[in-house]
Amino acid sequence: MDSVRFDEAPRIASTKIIVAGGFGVGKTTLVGAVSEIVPLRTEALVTTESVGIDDMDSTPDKATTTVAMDFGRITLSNDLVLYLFGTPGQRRFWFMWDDLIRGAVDAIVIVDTGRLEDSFSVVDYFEAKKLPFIVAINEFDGGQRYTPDQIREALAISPGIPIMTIDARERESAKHALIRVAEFALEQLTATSRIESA
Ligand SMILES: Nc1nc2c(ncn2[C@@H]2O[C@H](COP(=O)(O)OP(=O)(O)OP(=O)(O)O)[C@@H](O)[C@H]2O)c(=O)[nH]1
Ligand SMILES: [Mg+2]
Repeated sequence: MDSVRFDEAPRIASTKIIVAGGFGVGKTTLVGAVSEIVPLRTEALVTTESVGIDDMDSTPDKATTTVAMDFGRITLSNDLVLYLFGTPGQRRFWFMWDDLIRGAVDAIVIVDTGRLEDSFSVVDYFEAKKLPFIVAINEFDGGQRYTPDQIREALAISPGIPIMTIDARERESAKHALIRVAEFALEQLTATSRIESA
């Protein structure tokens, strides 16, 4: 029998990525679009509990909402696997975010330009937690289009944070965003180790 030489075994890095954003911005949609395993979902019917708290007028057809988390996995290359954790978007479930982000290296904050005001607190949250993030503008059909520069100005996002436009329903588009998150995570790690070794 051939023995396995450990120095020849492939080294696979796995990384935890948070998919965050306000109510109904497309988090569950994105995880479902890219995951290579059947995503774990915790959807429940939308109830009247959120009326007046979460803006439900922009998504009148949305019948369910995430009540705990989404979980999916995507292999970006032979040696890099991302584990995706989608947060619940309704305000009353935000207390779970602190547990969900534990051990994560990076996040993708999805923004719906029709409800930009919901995104301020999401951006604030990740800044306060010092968890690096990129911003993905989910272009809903018929929605107002803004450039990444306009969104950067509107949400006061620092120049170093990548902002891109996506269609959360499209696998290639969502995958492209996750590649950017992984690159950004690597850039952050490299920058940190440079500071530490200085
Ligand atoms: N037109 C359009 N619709 C989208 C897009 N992404 C998501 N949707 C729709 O928008 C709705 C919201 O999607 P979800 O993925 O459930 O949103 P979520 O952020 O997980 O919502 P919560 O978990 O409730 O916060 C669904 O009806 C999707 O089909 C998009 O890029 N374009
Ligand atoms: Mg969801």
